[in-house]
Amino acid sequence: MGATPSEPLLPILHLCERVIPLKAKGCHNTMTESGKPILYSYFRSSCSWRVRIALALKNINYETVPINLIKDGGQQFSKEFQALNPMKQVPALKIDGITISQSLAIIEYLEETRPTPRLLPQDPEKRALVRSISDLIASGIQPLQNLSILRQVGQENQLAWAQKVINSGFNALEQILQSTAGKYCVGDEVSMADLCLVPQVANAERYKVDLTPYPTINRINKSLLALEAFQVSHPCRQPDTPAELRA
Ligand SMILES: N[C@@H](CCC(=O)N[C@@H](CS)C(=O)NCC(=O)O)C(=O)O
Repeated sequence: MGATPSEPLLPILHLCERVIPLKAKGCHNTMTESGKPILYSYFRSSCSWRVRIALALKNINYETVPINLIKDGGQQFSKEFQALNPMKQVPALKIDGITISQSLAIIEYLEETRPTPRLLPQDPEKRALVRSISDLIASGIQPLQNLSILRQVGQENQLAWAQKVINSGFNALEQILQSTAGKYCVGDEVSMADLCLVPQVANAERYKVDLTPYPTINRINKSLLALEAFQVSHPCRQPDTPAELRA
């Protein structure tokens, strides 16, 4: 889990207030009866958190279908969910009559259809930097410490493996951020790169990675966690967050 947010969260909590059980929904429904998009999400999933932050920043009202990655051998493996995402991973978003998987593709779709506030800078150079940092995290770190990989690595080696791959990625990321960052990952505007950074730092904390060698990552993470969109979307306050982990 990531750091515990400290500020009041009430104003936009309504964004994801309803929870719909997976089986109560037909596989081909693309919206709820209320017409809201549906996010298939797991409270602790860093990739789901990226999308939750985008939805909160863009003030998009949605409903959550929790997919518990552990319970019943993993609900991502159910037939119903596989029909939505054959990769058997969260997140997936039903919106505008389509179902989209892959968190960065979802965020880019939201950006193209609901452009404010911007999550990709207008300037092509900055936009490339945002995509490059996002990919570094989404392709170069998270997949190597994903649940299915940690299962392959075996319980006794999991912590050391996760620390090794996160440290390797964070060494590169720290160096890059030292030249791209302002208040956030690229300059002073929140971007898609920041949506990837915060959940990845939460994973690092969960696997007890020492963040001292990464002062820029640490500083940006703290600034972002003070923002409401990062707080309402935090794993500790999702509809499927277990009572003992709620904050
Ligand atoms: N590239 C995908 C990765 C999705 C992913 O790895 N999701 C994880 C949770 S963060 C998952 O569903 N894992 C289930 C499993 O490993 O069985 C994305 O960005 O959406």
